Amino acid sequence: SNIQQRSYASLENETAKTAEIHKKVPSNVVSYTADIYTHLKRNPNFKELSPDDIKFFQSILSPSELIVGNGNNQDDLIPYNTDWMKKYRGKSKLVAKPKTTAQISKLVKYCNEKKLAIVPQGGNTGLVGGSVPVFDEIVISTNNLNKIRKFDPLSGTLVCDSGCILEVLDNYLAEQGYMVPLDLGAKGSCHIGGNVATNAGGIRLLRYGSLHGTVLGLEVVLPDGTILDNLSTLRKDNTGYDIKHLFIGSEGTLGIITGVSILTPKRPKSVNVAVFCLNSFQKVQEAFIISKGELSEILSAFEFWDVNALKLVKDHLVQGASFPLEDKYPFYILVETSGSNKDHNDEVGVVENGVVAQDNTQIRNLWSIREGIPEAGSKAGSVYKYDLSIPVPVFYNIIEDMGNRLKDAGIFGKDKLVTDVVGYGHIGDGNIHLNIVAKSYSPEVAKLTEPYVYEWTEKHKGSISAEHGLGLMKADCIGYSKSQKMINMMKQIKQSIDPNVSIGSKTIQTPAIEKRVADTYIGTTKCIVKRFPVITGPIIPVL
Ligand code: 2HG
Ligand code: ZN
Repeated sequence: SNIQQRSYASLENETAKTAEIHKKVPSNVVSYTADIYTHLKRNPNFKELSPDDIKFFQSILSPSELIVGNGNNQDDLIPYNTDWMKKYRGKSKLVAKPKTTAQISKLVKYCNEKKLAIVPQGGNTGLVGGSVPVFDEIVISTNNLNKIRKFDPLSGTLVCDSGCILEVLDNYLAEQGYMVPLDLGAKGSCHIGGNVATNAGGIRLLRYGSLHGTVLGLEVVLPDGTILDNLSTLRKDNTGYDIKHLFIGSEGTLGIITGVSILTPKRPKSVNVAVFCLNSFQKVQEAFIISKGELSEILSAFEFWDVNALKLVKDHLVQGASFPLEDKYPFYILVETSGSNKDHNDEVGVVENGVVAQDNTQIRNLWSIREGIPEAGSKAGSVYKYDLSIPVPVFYNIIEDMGNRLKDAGIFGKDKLVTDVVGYGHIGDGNIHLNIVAKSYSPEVAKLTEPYVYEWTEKHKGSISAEHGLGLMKADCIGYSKSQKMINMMKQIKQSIDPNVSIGSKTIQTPAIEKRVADTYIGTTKCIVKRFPVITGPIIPVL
């Protein structure tokens, strides 16, 4: 009887405000990375693309698999040169979209011999500038490398090309009663190869572990063009070093991943989702402890966001109509349980208020709030993103610290340069996202956030990249999270696989395989809209 019915607006329609922002920053006016980050210099050891090189590419690929620059500011090159955040833009004049590993092998071998720089690219949904060129690197895209090779319904092992879209794989597996053990907002656009190359984390890591656990084997084209065939489907294989782990999270520095073998779990028959409102961050932590204790093996996600993140979604993704959650609480958690049994019930004793999804549409709707945060941020402005692993007790301090720091500097507030500072993330995995929304990318903001955030993270023994990778953004910051000894070992590994260049060099380009890669994370408008079409049905407050 006290059930309240509410209606919600479509996420699909852009608000007038959003349309205005999009008009303001079309991709073809995004500044070139090389013009903004002037300390980056093109490595002169790299050859420039010649007509003969183009001829070689044309001998391997069909015209539809190549985009060749014509000297103008060509529209069809722009999506490959620009990142999802409109923060980075390269000047590539050649995009190759091979269909087979053999083609990639030939192209990479040629580039290595001719000293042409390459940047591998998956779905281009990354957040650290890893998947787009900086200068004139050739883009090797895995867009056409998209075949499912085989699936074994007994063991649940899937073998596929690296350019398969995560959501396509998941839909395919759903028909067999299985699922991809990885899930993230960009699933409609990101490629499994990019996910592996960046060791993407996402919302299911809490339950199914990282790709270091679920990936069973890889096929990789090495910098000299050799194909490394390690597409094993064995769960146990203790014969020597486990080489595949070098490529998981290598961000394209060691090779181009062309095939992936992955262990997939059974799809749960029953899923429940609830969102709870809490009055303090202390209560968020208590809720997590209680959830783990009460829900143990059925807990499949534990996500968190603050009221500022909620307001972003409300203002930029949902038009007008009332919103399922009131923005009068400072903190929100989304708890998901899944298993084989229908009778799971979420009950978290410390919450102030909340809603439980009554059906699949409402489950998607609640998830859309959480997964819509990055999308809402990008509609609100230019977003500085920090992806940190830090101990949960200090989790929220960095968000508050940063807000105060920007306020003290006089640049944060209504009508100021910085309009929003929001915190959200995967609390269950100790991974927080700090997003700072500014009217434009500006050195004024960057000066106040970097290296401050990195130093803060180092002090708390955290990681400056929990799940997005180093990319271009943090390539030089690895020292905040890894010792010199470990960096040296990485250099040795790089040296032995790609002998021409060492990781962490000041120059950006490395021969053949760039030190940046593929896609990670949250995706395009298209994918979010596709995944979470509308908030339609009512969501019923239960507490
Ligand atoms: C998420 O958890 C993604 O939604 C994106 O990792 C985070 O945009 C971000 O900062
Ligand atoms: Zn995340």
